[in-house]
Amino acid sequence: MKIGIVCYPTYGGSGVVATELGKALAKAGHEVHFITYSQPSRLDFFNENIYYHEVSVSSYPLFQYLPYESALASKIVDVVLNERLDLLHVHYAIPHASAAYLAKQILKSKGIHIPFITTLHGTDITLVGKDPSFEPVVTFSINESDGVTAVSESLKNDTYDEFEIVSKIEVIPNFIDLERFKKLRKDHFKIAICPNGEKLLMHTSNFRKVKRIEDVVHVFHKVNQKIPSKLLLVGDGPERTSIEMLCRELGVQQDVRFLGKLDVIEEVLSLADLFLLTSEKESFGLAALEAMACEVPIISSDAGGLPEVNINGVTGYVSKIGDTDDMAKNAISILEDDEVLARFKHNAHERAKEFDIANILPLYERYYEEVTAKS
Ligand code: GMT
Repeated sequence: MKIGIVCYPTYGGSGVVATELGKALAKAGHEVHFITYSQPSRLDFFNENIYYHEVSVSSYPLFQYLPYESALASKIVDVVLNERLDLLHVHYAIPHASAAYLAKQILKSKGIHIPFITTLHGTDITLVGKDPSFEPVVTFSINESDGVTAVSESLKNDTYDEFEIVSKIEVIPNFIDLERFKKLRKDHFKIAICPNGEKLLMHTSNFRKVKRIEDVVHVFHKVNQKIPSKLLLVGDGPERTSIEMLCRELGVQQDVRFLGKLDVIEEVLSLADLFLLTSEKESFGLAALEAMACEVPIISSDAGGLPEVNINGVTGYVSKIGDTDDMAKNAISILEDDEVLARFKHNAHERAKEFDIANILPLYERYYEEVTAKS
């Protein structure tokens, strides 16, 4: 098929899923056209089936806000017409679903039919999308999509709860490339970070409020009092400064390292003994899945789709959002016994295998066929 993928090109979340899906589709022989405002960060290799179309928005003194959605719709029309696409797959509803709807209507006026699938990723529903300034457009464009997928059962249910959705939502979970995300032997790094054999805890995110990184630090503080340990914080974002201050207040700054944004996250994950994800909201938790693929058990909150990925008592533990005492207790119970730790690491890896891209790609391909056949 000739597929147009519309996404955010940024690190993390929906952009990563969209880019990895496009790469896998291209490897499977489909022609994939990325339509976005800059080169997706994970689009880092050449493949004869991958094309990239940049959306640029002309500025004009009248525009206090650049009309990206109009520019995107115009670019979609251009690409569909010139590349003769069969299908559009847009990731993250705002503003991609409404831009696709607009493009579809413009193309219809030219006698061309193009179906579009919207994949809901999380904050487009649970945070930003339900804001009254977006809700009517989000509801309308989801209902007008020819197909809708959500990355977890939890996100599907939230969508039905928060919006008046009449369409059927298909759950297709996120996936992982196990050839890339696997435990690598990096013993020399581990010795450099944990010179006295300390246990290594880790968290990666975009450092937004919704991640509750203060809980990560509180859990670490409690663990650190019982077990010699270090904490690696990977990523960057608005909360970084306040988290650094919290580390100083709690007196754990010597045991916490901030690594900033990293491309080769699997190398650092390979060093970790435990991954912490304490979010307030998390539709799926791709970061947790990446850790599990590198044989790292998870201590997580019970937000959104996290319990669908992290199986309580098997691949790690799930606690109520904000219950840092329970999280610390669970973390200690895993870390204090090497046999228990080894069992959780094994289980985490086994669970990650279920989300192998090889298992999930056919679900998307089948869905593409179903949607194009019926529309
Ligand atoms: O986690 C983020 O803040 C980024 C965000 C996004 O929308 O790009 O991630 C969301 O999509 C990911 C991919 O489907 C999910 O793994 C994340 O759980 C989800 N984040 C939230 O729901 C907060």
